[in-house]
Amino acid sequence: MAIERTFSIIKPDATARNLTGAINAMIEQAGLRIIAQKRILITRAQAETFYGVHRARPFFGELVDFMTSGPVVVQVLEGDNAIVKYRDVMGATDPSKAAPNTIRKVHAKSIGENSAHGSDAVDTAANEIAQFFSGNEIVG
Ligand code: 3AN
Repeated sequence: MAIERTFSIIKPDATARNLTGAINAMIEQAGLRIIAQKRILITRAQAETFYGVHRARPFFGELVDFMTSGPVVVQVLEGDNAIVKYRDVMGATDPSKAAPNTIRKVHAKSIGENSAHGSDAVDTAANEIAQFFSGNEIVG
């Protein structure tokens, strides 16, 4: 299996409930290494660019409002097959459909306020990492 990097966001619903450590424990227990991490406020422009693929969806405005509503923790995770592995650790987008012991099953409030983001492919992971981290902030 290939060593990959993926981009993660611990979303505002999770930081508001002091779940950063609990989510990081689930990430690390899955064998993923947190090789960059910072707590930030995302601007509207950053959120609109980041979720640009969803611009035409009915929930786009709500999504941007939510992602700018409070602190997030942006991260780079590294490990074997990291992209698929982290999506497995997060669980399905809709927490009611997520598998047991996943971040979203255990912690998410709703399909919108679903606690975590993880990249869906190698190219999007590289693009998303570059939106939030410079090379010298990532220590693998
Ligand atoms: P995922 O984050 O699991 O890859 P996407 O890419 O389909 O899911 O959706 C991106 C984000 O948009 C989700 N994490 C969620 O916060 C939000 N979202 C998706 N579907 C809905 C929906 N039906 N209503 C509200 N928000 C949604």
